[in-house]
Amino acid sequence: MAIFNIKKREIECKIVYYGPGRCGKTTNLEYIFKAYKKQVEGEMVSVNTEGDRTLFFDFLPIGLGKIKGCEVKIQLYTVPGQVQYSSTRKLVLRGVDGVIFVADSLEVRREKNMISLKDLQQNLKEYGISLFKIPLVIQHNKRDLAEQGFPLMSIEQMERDLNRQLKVPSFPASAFTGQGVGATLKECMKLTLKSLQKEMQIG
Ligand SMILES: Nc1nc2c(ncn2[C@@H]2O[C@H](COP(=O)(O)OP(=O)(O)O)[C@@H](O)[C@H]2O)c(=O)[nH]1
Ligand SMILES: [Mg+2]
Repeated sequence: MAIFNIKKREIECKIVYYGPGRCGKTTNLEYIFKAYKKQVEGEMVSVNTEGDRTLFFDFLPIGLGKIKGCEVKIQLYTVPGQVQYSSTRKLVLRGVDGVIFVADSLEVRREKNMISLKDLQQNLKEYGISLFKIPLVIQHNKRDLAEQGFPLMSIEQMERDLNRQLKVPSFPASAFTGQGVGATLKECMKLTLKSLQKEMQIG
């Protein structure tokens, strides 16, 4: 849930990059940090957690508007993906407002993507949040590897595996070249802000 700072007239919300280990979450964040430097506030913070890192920094969603006259600030987070860091992953999801699920396009990672999406669903459920309700965007990452001859899944296959029921916006991307990285984030920010605006009209 977003945090209101009445004095500063600021709303702070949280978007988490989720996905299996090695799918490219950190690479996404590093790309955004560099390519959108003007929208980044402060430094990238790295918290060492049980041998892996949780990264975050503040991001200003310029051009997406205000909420009730308040400036919006977004914290972008990554979680450690390896199976054994399940407790950290759950912790990072605390107070989450939007999720970017990064799927690995490599054929050999097919199963891992699906397990990670289930894991996300379960962890959100423990906070009383439905995967079907939270602002969610899927990124089909590592599309650039096709040119190097790596066996990748087709987008259609990945959509069937991960997005058949959810039907959320999805983007082919390469966190390595940056292609699709901004589009994925922008869509998730849009959905997140829209959802917060709606919540505030009711609440
Ligand atoms: N070719 C290519 N490599 C990528 C891409 N995204 C991540 N990688 C590589 O995959 C490895 C794991 O990426 P990382 O961001 O650390 O994954 P994380 O565990 O999800 O944070 C690193 O060697 C990255 O350079 C991509 O889109 N294309
Ligand atoms: Mg990482």
